Amino acid sequence: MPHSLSYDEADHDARRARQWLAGQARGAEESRPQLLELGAAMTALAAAAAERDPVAVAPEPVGSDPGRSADESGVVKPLPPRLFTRHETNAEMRWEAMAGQGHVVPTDRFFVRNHTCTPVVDPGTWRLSLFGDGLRSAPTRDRPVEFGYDDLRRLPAERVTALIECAGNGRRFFAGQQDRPAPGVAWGLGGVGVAHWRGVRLSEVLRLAGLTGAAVDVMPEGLDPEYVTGGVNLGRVRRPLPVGKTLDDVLLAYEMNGEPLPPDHGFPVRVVVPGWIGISSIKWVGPVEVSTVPLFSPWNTQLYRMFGPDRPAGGAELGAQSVKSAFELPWDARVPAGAEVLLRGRSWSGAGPIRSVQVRTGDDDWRPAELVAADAGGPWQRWTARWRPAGPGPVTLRARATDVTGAGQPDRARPNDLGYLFDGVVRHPVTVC
Ligand SMILES: Nc1nc2c(c(=O)[nH]1)N[C@H]1C(S)=C(S)[C@@H](COP(=O)(O)O)O[C@H]1N2
Ligand SMILES: [Mo]
Repeated sequence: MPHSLSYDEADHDARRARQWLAGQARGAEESRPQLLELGAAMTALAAAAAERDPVAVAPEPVGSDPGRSADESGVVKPLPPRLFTRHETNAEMRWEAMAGQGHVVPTDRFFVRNHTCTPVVDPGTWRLSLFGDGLRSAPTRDRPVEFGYDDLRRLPAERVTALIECAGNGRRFFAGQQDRPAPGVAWGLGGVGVAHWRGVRLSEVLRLAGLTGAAVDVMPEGLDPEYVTGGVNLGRVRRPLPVGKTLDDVLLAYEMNGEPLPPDHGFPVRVVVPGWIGISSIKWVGPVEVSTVPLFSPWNTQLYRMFGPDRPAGGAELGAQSVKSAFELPWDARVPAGAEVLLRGRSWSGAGPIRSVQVRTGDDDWRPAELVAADAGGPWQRWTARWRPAGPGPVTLRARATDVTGAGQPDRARPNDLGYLFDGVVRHPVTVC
């Protein structure tokens, strides 16, 4: 399935704001205030959530067996420290775990981002339930159009190799490098992964469910527990997608890297939205609302928005993921002096393939890295650079990439209150000894 860039989230947001002002929007929580009031309210809510983050109060999972969870993280798969760094309910991939790996991230080390915990869903009783006035018979939430697990597997299958990245990936460098800490999960660079996904196009299912030309938004909702933060229950994890994007390249995936989706990555079925921030790719999807008016949820009004002094009053919706680069090395790695070493790493961008990568070791000049040809045009780009470290002592490694749109990595990322889309050059410390 070709990767498409034709639906830009920021354009979509601007269109939505106009629809909101024209009184055409429907929010789950908001009673259609003027946009400026909405903006102030959202900023206040975000600040309130931010103050108390990252407290995710996980109620008892409905219909799940709490005994299945490996430990208090709520994640089912093992999280050995050599592969993961733990952050409460989340698990960050260690970049050294990718050294010498192929293009995709093996499932055992793929990062996990859970607002609460991994639910156990029975594929025998599970249903994808579509409802809303954007479907021909306008089914209701109580009497939806349903598809079972086997129904979906009988439909034409598609494969896509896609990258999923948390919008907060790299957040800790706002604090560590720029002295401007942001609340939320303190991801290093390991909140990202590439996998082979297989499933049915969402467009195919929407067509079978009776999609009409009047539909504008599609909102998938997860079956994991409701998310409570700062004492406020935000309900189930859900986030609207414009119908155009869903008709374009969105997948309902039931396989990851050739196996049934593992529990932590959305079993039995998850949404995969290539190029968009990770929260778009709803796991354990159940209900899907199809609406003729724009839909809103806390995940596109108060969370996952760009707030800050030089941002619009209502905040700006996040666009594509920013450009990033990582070395496949431990933080504070030890490197032998004198011998030539091959530095390896990867660069990626939500806006399109990577065109070039440069590496800098200590105070040396920037020099081009060699790109792994097999990755050209793919969701991320492996690269290598030779280096002969001289004397013993600490050295800072840097890598920066430019994507096909010309977007690169500045020395400093432009900050925003919730610490999204870090794109600065990361200073990776090593010790030559
Ligand atoms: N239902 C549900 N879907 C979800 C989430 C969640 O907590 N619940 N987390 C989202 C976020 S913020 C990200 S970054 C990705 C992470 O996908 P992964 O855990 O498979 O790596 O899933 C998204 N889908
Ligand atoms: Mo995320």
